[in-house]
Amino acid sequence: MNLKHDVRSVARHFQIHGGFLSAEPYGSGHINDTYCVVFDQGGVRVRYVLQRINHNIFKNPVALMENIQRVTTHLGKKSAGHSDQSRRVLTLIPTRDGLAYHRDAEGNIWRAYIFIEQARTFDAVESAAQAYKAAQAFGQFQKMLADLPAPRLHDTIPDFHHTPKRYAALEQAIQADAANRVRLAQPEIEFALRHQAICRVLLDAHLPERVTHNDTKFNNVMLDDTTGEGICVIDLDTVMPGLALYDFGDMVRTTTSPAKEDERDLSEVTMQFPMFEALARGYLSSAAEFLTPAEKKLLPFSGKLITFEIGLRFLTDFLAGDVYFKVHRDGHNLDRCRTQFKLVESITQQEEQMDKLVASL
Ligand code: ADP
Ligand code: GN1
Ligand code: MG
Repeated sequence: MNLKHDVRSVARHFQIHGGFLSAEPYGSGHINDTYCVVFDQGGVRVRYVLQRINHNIFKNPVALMENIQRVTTHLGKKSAGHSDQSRRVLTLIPTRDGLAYHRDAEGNIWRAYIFIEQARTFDAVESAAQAYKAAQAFGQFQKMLADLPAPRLHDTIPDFHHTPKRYAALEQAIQADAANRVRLAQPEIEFALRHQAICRVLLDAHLPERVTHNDTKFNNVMLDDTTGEGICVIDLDTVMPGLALYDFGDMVRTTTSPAKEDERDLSEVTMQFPMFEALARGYLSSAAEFLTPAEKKLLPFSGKLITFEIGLRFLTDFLAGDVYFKVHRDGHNLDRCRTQFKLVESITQQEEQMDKLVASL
């Protein structure tokens, strides 16, 4: 297979022994380039994850890697002594120079991780038990990072979840109409305009700043093949100061509908109440002890807001000509926007019931 990068040469810079066997693109992330690399170590095939950080999006990858090092070291201390520690926390493999990353001749920044075996990610949720386990793991992640020693983590993408600024970016994209696509997205643009009023709710609620993950998509937690446990939270590029509700909201967005994020049959896209209940219960099993009453009350709303926000971002990127998220077909970002807005509607229809449930927990 012809790869976009010379992964074999990149791998040579990391402290990985044995003979290189193969490399292939891996996962379905929208941002970085992820490869699974296989080495022969004394007759045993050992896999590693090699990732190129998208530095068009992450403008300061060195600061980002400093965050990841601090976070994984802190988490590592908390699970020290666990027999499968290297499956419970992402473990960076240093370069031969002892650094956390390698810069190649083109200026790309690469990192390597131990491959988490006997676990996998899912692009769409399959059962309430999975939803519970994923939410429990993300809640535990926030809990373990509550005592991360100072200084404050770097903001790897400033204002990442600042919904009003995301809305303003959409307005600009409509104005610029850089790809001449405004005419193709009238219903979606109107949907966005109708919902502008919700953008400020979380910011105006004066909630506490915490260390949060900020990208708690269902496929950013590895579930153990045997126990189903959310064994390891991955994709740590956006771990930075944020609101607990950004994380819960993104769980609702990605872990309640049976459909994939880019499903074209919108009748498949729906907020399944039992999944929401499992998420709320799983998250609270880890987070109840530190959440304030105001945070808890806004759990259902956060699902609607973050779903709306990511919908805004997909729509903005569609109008701008697909410059941010990876796309694999024409109209891909518009399809993604449509699923998000459909899910917002489904959440709105069930919001009262969701509020009642959370109040009872
Ligand atoms: P992106 O930022 O592009 O989403 P991720 O870090 O989420 O990249 O990685 C993409 C996919 O690769 C994940 O969804 C997961 O399936 C797989 N993956 C990432 N890190 C590991 C790891 N350490 N072990 C096993 N699989 C991994
Ligand atoms: C991106 O990296 P990935 O694919 O897990 C994006 C998230 C979006 C998500 C939508 C840094 O996440 O914010 O919610 O796509 N990450 C970044 O699927 O923008
Ligand atoms: Mg990911």
